[in-house]
Amino acid sequence: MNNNLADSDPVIADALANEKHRQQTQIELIASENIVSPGVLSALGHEMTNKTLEGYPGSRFHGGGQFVDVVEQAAIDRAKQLFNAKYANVQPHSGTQANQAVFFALMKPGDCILSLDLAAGGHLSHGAKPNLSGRWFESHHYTVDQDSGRLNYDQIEAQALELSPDLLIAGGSAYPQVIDFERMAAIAKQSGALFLVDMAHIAGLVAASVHPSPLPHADIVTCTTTKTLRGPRGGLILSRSDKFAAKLQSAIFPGVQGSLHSNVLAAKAVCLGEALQPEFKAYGQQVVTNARALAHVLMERGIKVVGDGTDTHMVLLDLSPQQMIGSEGEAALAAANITSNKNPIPFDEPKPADWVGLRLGVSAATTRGIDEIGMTELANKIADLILAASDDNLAQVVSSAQDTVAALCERFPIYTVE
Ligand code: DSN
Repeated sequence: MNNNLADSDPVIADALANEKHRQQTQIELIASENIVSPGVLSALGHEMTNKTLEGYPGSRFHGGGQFVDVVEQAAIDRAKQLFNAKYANVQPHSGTQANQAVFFALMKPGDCILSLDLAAGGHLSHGAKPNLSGRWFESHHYTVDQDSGRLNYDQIEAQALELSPDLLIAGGSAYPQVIDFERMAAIAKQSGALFLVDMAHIAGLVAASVHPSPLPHADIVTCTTTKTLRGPRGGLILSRSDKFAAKLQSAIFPGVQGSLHSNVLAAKAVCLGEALQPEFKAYGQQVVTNARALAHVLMERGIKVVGDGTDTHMVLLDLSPQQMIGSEGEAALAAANITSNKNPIPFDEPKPADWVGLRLGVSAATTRGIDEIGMTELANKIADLILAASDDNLAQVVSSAQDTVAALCERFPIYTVE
């Protein structure tokens, strides 16, 4: 028990050290990632992880919960304040479990879901066939206009009126534009559906007031605390009213989860506290500025950006004009220590191996301190890597991009103080 990890488990200690070094020496452009503060990290690694508790603050099934109650209540209060919500549940272990709890609270097996198609940027947990939500519910999907890559609200309305779904879901993991939450709420109301917004990717931008909030329009809002919100891995359920509070409370516990992750609740409280600070607004603004700079350069260099730009932290590339698939784009960037992920674009092939999309996100790079000048430099190197993927001078392009990435990492270091 008293050994340090390097002595007791060198395999894992080495992997942890290598992962930290990897993060320090590459530029992270996976849109669902960020770099959490030392405060969030120390809460995650705290002895509070030893505490088992079920239930909610003041009403637990185990003793000794008085300090976790402080933490959970702070997280609830901060989430309500940050998102102007009347109801907040901070216990979901993930965004998917937050969504499952909403389904458990408000629907029964066989009910109908209408949500964004996976290839158009939706999420697995919104009724995708291989997911529990796709097995237990009758799920239908709306998509985007093929030409514009954007949502067509008239079409969604027509589909919703025809289907009369029980639940309309907006949001997902790869739609880079603002969603008209007000219009979607009107469509839900007209078709007799409840309206859920999964704002997992944009929660930090909403918190920073640089993106419209779904809270005034949706019946329920779910999100992760990871991604733009820059917190630990976990989820939140929020609502502007407490109409569904009792059902949602019991849907999380004992519905879809057992004991809570006490240390993660502490880390959520820390991240929500950070997001309430004025600096977080500046961060959110810089994220959007950086994403726009990235999209602008890539489009100027002749690379196709889905939707012709971005309103968020995310830029989705269509590599088909370069005769590349997403995994080749991912590998081209990885050669210069830039991390990204292959992704479907709207109407893409069903098999991940054939997807032609590459998804980039700037939340983590912005946390490092990179601004639009650094992002423009990086974007040009990304364009070089994609455009030169099959050229004779590839080695030189890769070497130059590696130098740029190394210089940015040195100039904007992370986790330098033990
Ligand atoms: N939904 C996945 C993503 O967006 O990358 C994980 O959060």
